[in-house]
Amino acid sequence: MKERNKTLGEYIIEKQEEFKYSSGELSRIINAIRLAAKVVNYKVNKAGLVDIVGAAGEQNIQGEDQQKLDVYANEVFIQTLINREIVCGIASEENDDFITVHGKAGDDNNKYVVLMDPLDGSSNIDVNVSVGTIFSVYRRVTPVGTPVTLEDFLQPGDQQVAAGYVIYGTSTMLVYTTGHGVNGFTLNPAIGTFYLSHPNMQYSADGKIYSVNEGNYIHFPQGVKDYIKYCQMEEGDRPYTSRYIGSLVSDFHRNMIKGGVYIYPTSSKAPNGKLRLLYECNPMAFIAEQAGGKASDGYGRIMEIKPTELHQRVPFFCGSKNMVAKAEEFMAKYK
Ligand code: P6P
Repeated sequence: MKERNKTLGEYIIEKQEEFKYSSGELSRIINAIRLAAKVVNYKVNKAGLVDIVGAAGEQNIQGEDQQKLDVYANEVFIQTLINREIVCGIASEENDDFITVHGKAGDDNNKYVVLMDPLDGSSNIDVNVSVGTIFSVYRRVTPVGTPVTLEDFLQPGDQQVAAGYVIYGTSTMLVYTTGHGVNGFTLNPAIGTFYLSHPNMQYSADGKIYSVNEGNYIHFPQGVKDYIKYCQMEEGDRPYTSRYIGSLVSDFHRNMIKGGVYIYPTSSKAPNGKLRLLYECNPMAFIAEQAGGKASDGYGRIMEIKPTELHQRVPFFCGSKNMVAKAEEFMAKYK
C-alpha cells in the first residue's frame, strides 16, 4: 500500500514491534487518543453552532476561564483512556491533581501514565482560530499493582515513550512520535479515518519565521529582546517574518513544516514563563527533537529538566535547531 494512503490504524499495527515495551498497550493508548480526537473534532467544528463556546463560568488551576469546550475535551480524553483499561494515571491541565485509574478488577496493573492539555489555545475558539490537544505518555516508575503516585508523573521529558498533538485547524491532524521519528495523519471527516499524510516530518535546521508575543517585549529578558532585534535586522536572510497565532500547537505545526522558532520566555509578568513543562513543553520537545529540531528553556535542553510540580511552568524556545541555538547564544550573554 502506498505510504501516504495508509490509515493510522494500519500504521499502528505495522509499527507495533517498534514501540518500546511492545506489549500492545502503547498502541491501545494511541488508538484511544485517535478515537477521542475524532469525538472532540466533531464538537470543535460545531462550536459556532451550538451553545458550547464561551466560558464555563469556572476557572482552572491556572486561574484561566474554562471554556466549555475545554471541559468537554477534558472529559472525552479522560473517559476514553479510562475505558481502554491501559493507563494507571492521568494528569491534565484542567485538573488540579492527577487522576488514579483502577482497572476493572480495581487493580493497578496498567503500566502507563498520560499527561495532557486537552484543548490548548482554547481562548481562540470564539474567534475561529485553530486549537489543539497535546499529550505525553510515560511508563510508570512505581511498582505495577500499587496505586499510581505523583512520582510517576514527575519524570524528565527524556523518559517519554510517546508524545503527540491533535490540531483542529483547516483540517484536523494527529501528529505523534514513539521515538522513531514524527508522522502526521490527516482526518478524512467524511469517513472518520486518519490517513498518513505527512510521513517523517522534519524541522529544517534554519528557518525564517519567529513566533513570540511581541506585545510583551518590554517585559522580556534582554537576551530575548536582542534575539528579536537580530531577527528584524536587514542582513543575510533577514529580516525574518513574525507569525504568532496564540495557539502553541498551530505555531509549532507551521514552524515544523516551514521552518521557524517559537519562544515563550520568562517575563516580569510571568517569572517562570507561561507554558507548562509536563503537558505542553515536554511533549512538544520530544516531537521537535524527533523531527531534528531543538527545545530549550533558553539555556539547556527542556527534556532534561527534573520536574518538581505537576503544573510547573518553564520558558520555552522550540523549533529549527540553528534558530534555537542562536537565541540561546543571546541568552547566554546575560546569564
Ligand atoms: P499569550 C494558549 O493559552 C497558550 O498556552 C499557547 O497555546 C499559546 O502559544 C500561548 O498560551 C499564548 O499566550 O500570552 O501570548 O496570549
